[in-house]
Amino acid sequence: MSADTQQTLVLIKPDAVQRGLIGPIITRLEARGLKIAAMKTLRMDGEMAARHYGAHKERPFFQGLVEFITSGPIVAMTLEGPNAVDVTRRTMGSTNPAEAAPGTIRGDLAVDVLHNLIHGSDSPETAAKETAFFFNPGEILDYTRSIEPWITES
Ligand code: IDP
Ligand code: MG
Repeated sequence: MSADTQQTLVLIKPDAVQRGLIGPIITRLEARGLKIAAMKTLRMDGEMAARHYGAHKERPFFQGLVEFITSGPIVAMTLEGPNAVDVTRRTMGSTNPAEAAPGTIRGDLAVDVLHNLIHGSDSPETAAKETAFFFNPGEILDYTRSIEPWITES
C-alpha cells in the first residue's frame, strides 16, 4: 500500500438492504475508485451492535440504534484506496440525511437520521479496529486491479 492508501470499514445498514439499495450504494463507492478488499452479508446480534456502537452508549438514541442495526441483514465491506476513510465519508454525506448534500449517498437516498443507509469508519484507527471486528485477516484480500493506474498516480 502506498503512503496515503487506507482501508475503511463500511456497513450497508438494514434499511438499505430492505430497500434494495445494496447495488446502488456499492456502485457509488466502486465508481469512486475504491477497491473492495472484503465483503460479506451478516446479521448483527445485540452484543455485536453494542460493541460496534459502544462510543454512543450514553446517547438517547443508543437503544433505538441497536434495535435498528440488528433488525435485519447487513453487508460489511472493507474498502481500500487513497484516503479511503475520508473519501468514503464524503461519499456517504452527513450523518443526518436531511442535511446531507445532494450527490451523496445519504443526501440522495435517505431522509431520516437513524435510517441513514450506511456506516463508514471515522478514522484510520477506528477503521483498523472495525475491520478486525468484522473480518478475519484471511478474508481481506490483497490484489491489484489492472485499472489502478487510471484511478491513481501511484
Ligand atoms: P455516522 O454514522 O455518520 O458516523 P454517528 O454520530 O457515529 O454518525 O452515529 C452513529 C449512527 O447513529 C448514525 O449513523 C445514525 O444511524 C444514528 N444516529 C446518530 N445520531 C442520531 C440521532 O440523533 N437520532 C437517531 N439516530 C442517530
Ligand atoms: Mg460514526
